[in-house]
Amino acid sequence: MIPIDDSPIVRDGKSLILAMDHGLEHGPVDFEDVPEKLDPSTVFETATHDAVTAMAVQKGVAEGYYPSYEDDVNLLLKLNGTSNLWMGEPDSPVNCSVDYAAELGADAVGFTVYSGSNHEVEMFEEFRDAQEKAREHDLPMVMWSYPRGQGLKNDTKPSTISYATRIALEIGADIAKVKYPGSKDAMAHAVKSAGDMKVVMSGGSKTSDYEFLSTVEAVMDAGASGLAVGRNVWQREDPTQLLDALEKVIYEGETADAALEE
Ligand code: FBP
Repeated sequence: MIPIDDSPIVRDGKSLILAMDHGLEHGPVDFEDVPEKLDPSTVFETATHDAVTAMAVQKGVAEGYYPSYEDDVNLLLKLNGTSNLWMGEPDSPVNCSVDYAAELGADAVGFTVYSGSNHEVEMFEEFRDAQEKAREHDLPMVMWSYPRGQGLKNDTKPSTISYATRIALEIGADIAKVKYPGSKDAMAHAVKSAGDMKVVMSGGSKTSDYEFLSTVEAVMDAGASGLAVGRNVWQREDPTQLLDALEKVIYEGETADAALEE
């Protein structure tokens, strides 16, 4: 872990990363109800909101669309990623080098590690190479720390999520992105398990404004440093309204109720 409070992907010690790598991870199915979002420009537009500290995309989307947004959006280049068509044990091929991410203008890089998978050994080794290269470029490393695999029955139980944040600290991430472990207390333990490293919550499938904001409030109360979220933002017809509320909960410490009332 290196100090990253001065990084553009951090605002007042917090981050709101807008993730849009779903076309690879899940396929176009995630865009069915919002077909206009199949055009990545629409989500880059959303990422120009002040609350958003970075947009996480794969290499191809960065090559094609980031040049039009480089003045208004910070880029988090996801270095690995897999499709839903892969049926083996969880794995995530490396699709982009850190050198090329830097060339594309990345402000940070992202890497998924499925600890517990039969592919853990190779994934740790690939993470090591990317992390050490990221240090040479002074790029923060955001780890999608997602324990899963045939031996793991429940990948969001509290002890698994605490282990996920700890693994991220141990192997050199700067921010761990983890799933919500189901309660504020469990999240607080996961944050503590990461020492001084920042922990952000992964969004999950779309829920109501109130449900989502209440979870974000709990996560912030638990000491987390923000969010790395996709569907809960861009699957909304008007993401701006939710981003306005998220800005209040994440950076201004408001409750979900207060943020929605204004
Ligand atoms: P969401 O907020 O939409 O859940 O996105 C977070 C994320 O990590 C994406 O970056 C990624 O595409 C997706 O979830 C992967 O989710 P999973 O591996 O659980 O299907």
